[in-house]
Amino acid sequence: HINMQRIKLVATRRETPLSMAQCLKLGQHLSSKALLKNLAFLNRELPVRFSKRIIELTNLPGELKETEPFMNLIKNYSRSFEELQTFSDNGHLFFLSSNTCLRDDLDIDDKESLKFSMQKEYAELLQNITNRHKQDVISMAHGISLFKRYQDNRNKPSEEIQHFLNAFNRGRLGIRIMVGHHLALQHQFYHLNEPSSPPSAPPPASASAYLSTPSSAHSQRIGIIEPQCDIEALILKAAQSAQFVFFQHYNTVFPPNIHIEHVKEVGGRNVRFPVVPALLHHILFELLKNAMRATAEFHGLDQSTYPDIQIRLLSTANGDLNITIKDYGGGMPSEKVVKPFNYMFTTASNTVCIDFHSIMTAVEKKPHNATLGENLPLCGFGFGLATSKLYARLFHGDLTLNSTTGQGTEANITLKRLEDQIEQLEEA
Ligand code: W6P
Repeated sequence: HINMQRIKLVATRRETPLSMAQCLKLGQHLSSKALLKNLAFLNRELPVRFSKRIIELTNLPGELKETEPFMNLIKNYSRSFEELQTFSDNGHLFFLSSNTCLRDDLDIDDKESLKFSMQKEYAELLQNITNRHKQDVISMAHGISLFKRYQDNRNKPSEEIQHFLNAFNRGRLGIRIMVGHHLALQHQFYHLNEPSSPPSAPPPASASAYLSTPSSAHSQRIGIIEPQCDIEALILKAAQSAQFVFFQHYNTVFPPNIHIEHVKEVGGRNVRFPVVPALLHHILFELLKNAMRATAEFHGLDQSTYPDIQIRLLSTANGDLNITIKDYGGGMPSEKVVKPFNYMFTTASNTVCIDFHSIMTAVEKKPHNATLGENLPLCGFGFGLATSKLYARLFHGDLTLNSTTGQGTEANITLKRLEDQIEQLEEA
């Protein structure tokens, strides 16, 4: 059973937008006290965010929310909400957040070890919740495909459902970022301080695997943020993944290459930019995959070479970053005919994917798992461009597509400078 009364009450509270600069600062001045403060923040914030997601789910049309996948989503979100609420209710944080400790019966060492076991317990709770919600996106695709079959042959999910998916995915991503950042920071901190750290074992190792791309050799990763990400290296990595998927799909056909225009900053170094690599990788991989597929299909699969995909990096005067990815794949019909940012859109055939079995097959066959630690299929149910735009916009950036008919498509990613990377809780 679900306590909707409580959920509705908590959902009236406001979400606090994340600031990338603050997330970074937290990680740069890491201490057990800072981690505790962040724990207290999450303890306040997460129930609000989960309650809002539950409200969004329960506002869906009956025929959709009564599909099995959506009933499961509601059940899972309610369960996570209850668990977070229980932790909070147990009063763990009552003395934890205050400097003057109310438990005078405890000596300093006891207090320290109590604090530590609390952090550990919370980390385990967060890790469980993370795992529980890994398959959310697939559940949504599944639910919607059942709903559409039930309804009739109408292709596109309605505007209402597009709107829900944007709001829900945006909210879900915000949760995953703050939880992932906290877990990664805690993991990093207790590793650094192993010898002098509190008595019990550090948080589970899996925490670091969460919401992250494998960090490179030169990584200075702070939580889930790369403060000086080598953008060119990330593009190359995403391109390799896209080429790998391309080659798997078309077997004997060699994928188009990418060409990165070397726009150097003053001083001649490569462009460095603060990002959550997992998010940018998701966007780049999706765009490059589309660009490669369009190029090969436009020029014919019997070609031995294809025109390169042209990539340009541009730092703007105010410190933002622009990435353009241009392909010569013949372009797309105008936005009026084709809505590439709609969910359930796929560029492969300009039709809608409604075969859930093909989705599950794609999930099982997936060669790797570089995107947000989720089991997203590499090509499949047309969520890729929609979520990419959402991810770009989450921290005030954007993603647009411009086609020139008969020639190709240019994708434009804008990333805001660090100070302006503030979570956008609603559609602008
Ligand atoms: C196309 C369609 C598309 C979507 C996203 C990125 C690039 C491209 N190219 O033809």
